[in-house]
Amino acid sequence: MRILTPAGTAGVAVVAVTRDEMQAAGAELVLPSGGTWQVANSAVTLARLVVRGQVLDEVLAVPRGDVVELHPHGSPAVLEVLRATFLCQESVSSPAAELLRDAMSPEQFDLAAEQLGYDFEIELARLERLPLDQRDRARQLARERSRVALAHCVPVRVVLIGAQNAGKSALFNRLLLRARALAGPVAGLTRDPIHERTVLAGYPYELVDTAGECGEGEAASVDARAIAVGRALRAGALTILVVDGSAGGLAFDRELAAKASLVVANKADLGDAEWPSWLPCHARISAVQQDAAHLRGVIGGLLRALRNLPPAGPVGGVAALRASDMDRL
Ligand SMILES: Nc1nc2c(ncn2[C@@H]2O[C@H](COP(=O)(O)OP(=O)(O)OP(=O)(O)O)[C@@H](O)[C@H]2O)c(=O)[nH]1
Ligand SMILES: [Mg+2]
Repeated sequence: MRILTPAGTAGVAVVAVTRDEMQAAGAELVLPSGGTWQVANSAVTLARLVVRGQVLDEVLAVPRGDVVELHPHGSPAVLEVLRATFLCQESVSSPAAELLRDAMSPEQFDLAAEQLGYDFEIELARLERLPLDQRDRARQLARERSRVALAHCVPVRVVLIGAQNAGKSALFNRLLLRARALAGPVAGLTRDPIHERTVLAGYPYELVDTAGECGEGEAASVDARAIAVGRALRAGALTILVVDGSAGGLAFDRELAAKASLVVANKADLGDAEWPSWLPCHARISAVQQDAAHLRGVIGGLLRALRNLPPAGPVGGVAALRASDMDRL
């Protein structure tokens, strides 16, 4: 079986299965009439994909000579089942092949394609053979390439923090290009953290929207619990403090800012209140007025600079795509 659509979630996927693979898996395509669709049939048909008596999915069956193209639902879960059923032929023997298969962005894809041309084990052996004075330098360069390559592979958690109503959920939705979180003028709207993956400036992130802070003593017990859960997620993560720039910084923003990776002044469209001197400001934004591509560029660029990463894409030489391989350099 070959998966013909790119990795990721989509409404529909396209996979190619040969007649032999269908037979070996005990799979058949059952028509609405109850009959069985044959690969030799020429018509495109809606059918149920049944494997050993179990219905896996409803698919569109498209005949392509000796191969049938199946159009099942595009969720990764459905594809996982199909992979297991038809013993997917794609080679996932190397981390580069895995990255190529699951690439979330053109940059990840380009890096994966570049790394497929290299063999990490051969490179390790080559490094071993280098004269001592060159080896350290070559290792250092390979480690730096690997740091960048791993940044393409391992999503870093970025937690949005800040006061209730500052616009965290509005920004979260913009960065994800869809209305994933509820956003609105009611303070304390977000309770449970929401985790979503996205790619910003070519690097993958796990974005987390969390419950907004409110002053000590003001939090109802349900707020306090939600706030505590959100705080726990900050450990080991990058944090973006969102401040309502039209209202100015609040007292507790000082404490949040001290540990935040970035501070953004939101609601720039509503004008600027006085910005406290103790509060840094890395960008002035408007989560509702500015378009998503612009905001993704701004936040992605700030994160990239913060992490000292070059423009995303190929790294110009062999690199580790697994943290454990990085350790071997
Ligand atoms: N004018 C304007 N309104 C904004 C902007 N960003 C957010 N808002 C509005 O501010 C209100 C609060 O936004 P949310 O994103 O829900 O705020 P939050 O920080 O997630 O709030 P909590 O979930 O309570 O912590 C909503 O009505 C948004 O539409 C902005 O840039 N400009
Ligand atoms: Mg919110």
